[in-house]
Amino acid sequence: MRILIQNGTVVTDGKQFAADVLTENDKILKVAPAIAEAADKVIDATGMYVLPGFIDTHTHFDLDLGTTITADNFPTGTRAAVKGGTTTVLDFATQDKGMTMQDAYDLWQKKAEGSSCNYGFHMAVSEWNAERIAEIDNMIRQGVTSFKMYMVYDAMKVNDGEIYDALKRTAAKDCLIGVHCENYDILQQRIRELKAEGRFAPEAHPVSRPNEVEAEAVARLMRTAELAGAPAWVVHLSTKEGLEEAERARARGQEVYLETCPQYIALNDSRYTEPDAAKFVMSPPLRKDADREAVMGGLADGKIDFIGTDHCSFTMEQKAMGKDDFTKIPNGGAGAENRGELVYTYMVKSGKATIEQMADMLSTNAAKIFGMYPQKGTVSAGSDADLVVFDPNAERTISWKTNLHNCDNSPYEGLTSAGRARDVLVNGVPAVENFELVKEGAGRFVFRGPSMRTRK
Ligand code: DUC
Ligand code: ZN
Ligand code: ZN
Repeated sequence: MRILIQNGTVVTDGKQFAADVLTENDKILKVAPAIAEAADKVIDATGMYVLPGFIDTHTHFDLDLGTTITADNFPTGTRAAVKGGTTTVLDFATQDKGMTMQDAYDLWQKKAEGSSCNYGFHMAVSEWNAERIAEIDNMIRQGVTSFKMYMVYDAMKVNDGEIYDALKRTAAKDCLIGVHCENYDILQQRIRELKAEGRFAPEAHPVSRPNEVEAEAVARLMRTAELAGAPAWVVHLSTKEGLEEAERARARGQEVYLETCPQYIALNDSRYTEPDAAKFVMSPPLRKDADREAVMGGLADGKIDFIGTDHCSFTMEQKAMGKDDFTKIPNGGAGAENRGELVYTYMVKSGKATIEQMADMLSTNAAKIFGMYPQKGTVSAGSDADLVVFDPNAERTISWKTNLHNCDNSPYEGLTSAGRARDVLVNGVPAVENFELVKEGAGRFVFRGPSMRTRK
């Protein structure tokens, strides 16, 4: 099957140019002006950008928290993702205590069957011991070249010595360990203080984990990675102070990768006063406008490398588990469908970044850093035919009612976006046409190689 995308502006690898794109089966065959070859289907991209398929570096589909399970599984979460232009998600396969990484890998492969976009896994490890250490190479051999460790959450938290050891052991393998950076002990103490003051409502959630709780943890991770001689990767960076700590480490010569999320761009902590505030309970919490500005500035200056959603959706009924105690509200929100349109609206339409930068932060940088480039992350002959035809003038009001995720709320409810994916190809198969999902289940597992370590 050949598809010809005509008359668009191709944006890839830091450049934009007028060109047609011809795909054959699951690959891009040619990128050139005025391609005259026959095709089974022609897409007119006049006035559109043609971008590399977006890569969401951070999702939690079908995640069992113990108390409840995420509203979205892979079929529903990836359906929403692909409608928003995401052609690959990197989900966190989670090795719970007592499981092997192989158990978690096998389980996640099963969960991911029927995905509508491509999927790879980071391996989140909840314990660090000789058995887990012995599994690292086995994961790499199966295309999992990145890991995650949590400094918080009782079920998953590891200690600083374990993070140090994990960093040290993986440093020479060109794989990365992402760390959820918050100071556990201070967080627990502040929760005790807030409860002693009778503060049990969602408004206490951001107060329990203020900027310093993140910044201290980022600084600690930086020094830990320095000592381990390893690259550092901070997941879902949300604060000005956290960014400053990472920049300090870079100034010392350290190799640091930073991820942020659309919620730290589009939303602020005033949301915790709203009646449905529980839907904004996620960690890190929504921050102040000064943090949003710092995060957007960090993206525009190239200090923040890529954007993942941290999609971790729960229904309002699930959120109500914490109606009398904010610490019992399942953390997270739905974002997989909305990342591209929000980044375009807040970064490009606002004039903070160029469309070329948007392609980097939504796709190319992640492809390089997570071992998928040039198979993915570029509009080039020979690469996978994961493509987005992006309409820069498509306005809409975001609502959970029209989002395809399996969830009765959205943190972005009522926001207006100013540009979004019109057509999406996944492995050369049209999955979205004229803003509508037309094909489900076209996703495949992405076997990833070593990180290109772009900041080495
Ligand atoms: N934060 C969330 O809000 N949800 C999932 C995990 C996380 O770190
Ligand atoms: Zn996290
Ligand atoms: Zn997460």
